[in-house]
Amino acid sequence: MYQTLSTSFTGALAVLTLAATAAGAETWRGWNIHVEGYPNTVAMDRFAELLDEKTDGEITLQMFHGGTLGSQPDAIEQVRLGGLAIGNFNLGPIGPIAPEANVVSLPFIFKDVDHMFRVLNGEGGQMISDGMEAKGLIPLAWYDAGARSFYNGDKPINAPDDVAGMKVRVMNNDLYSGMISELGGNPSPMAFAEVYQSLKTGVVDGAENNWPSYESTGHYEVAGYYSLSQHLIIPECLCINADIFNGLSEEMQDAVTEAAQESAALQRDLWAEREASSRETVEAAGVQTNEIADKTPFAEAMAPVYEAYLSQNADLRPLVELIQSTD
Ligand code: GTR
Repeated sequence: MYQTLSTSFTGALAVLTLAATAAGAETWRGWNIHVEGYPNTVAMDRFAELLDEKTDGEITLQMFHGGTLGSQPDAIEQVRLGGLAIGNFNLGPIGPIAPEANVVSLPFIFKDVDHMFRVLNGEGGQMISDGMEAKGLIPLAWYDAGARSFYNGDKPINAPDDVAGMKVRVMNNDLYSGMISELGGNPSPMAFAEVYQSLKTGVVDGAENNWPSYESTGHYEVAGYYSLSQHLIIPECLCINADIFNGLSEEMQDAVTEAAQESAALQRDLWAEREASSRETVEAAGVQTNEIADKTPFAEAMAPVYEAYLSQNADLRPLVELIQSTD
């Protein structure tokens, strides 16, 4: 008797829990690698607020900042599998999963950030989004991550020869390893969280990133030459698990998308301010900024990286050409 009662009590509880979920109240978990105050962190928190407002409290997003839920490649897997609902990801580590998205990791493919956004807002962006969705990730909106340049501790970099022999940290993506190898350096793929210590102890000689990340991580304290190679302009996504998004009503999907778009507009404004203020901060702390007079030799050295990408993804040649021919 007791057994039966307790079983039916548990059963009733399960039904209640299901009912609550069916009624729509959901709590999502979101991943972000950046620290408090970083444009992406502020924009993700705003996204959570907007989600709450626009869904009348039916969707709550609990954000985990600072990479506390794991490294970026792990978090990408988690969002694909649905263990996490949302993430702000750089498209760099998504490239090895979705070949269409990898196109943005071809060095020098974008002329500048505006060119990147023009591509993302057109047919090219649609192809990239479709490729990501096929792998379980839907980009709800695009964040700005500026341009990435090289930094190291002992000299300015002006030509590929200056990279020769250097051990350079890159994100996990064979295109980046290829890029460093073609410049004559030794690529060292490693998680973002390990870079500071690795620069400090000489495990690597240099790394590459945008101004805000170079500043917010303190990498400038241990690698004081920043050379404006601007070899990679990689967008970031506010990405959601595809099944979760596709399982929402149309009304809810619109609310989530609107919240993401508003968050992205905020992120881009904050980004512009932070790029300037980060540069000022690090230069005031003694960083030597080096303008590279001629970046052509860096771009020309990338031909084998493009060939490798196109030989593995012959069907994506039209996408590469579409980007290159976009004004
Ligand atoms: C930052 C980016 C991060 C991460 C990091 C890295 O610019 O916002 O998502 O990709 O670079 O170098 O690992």
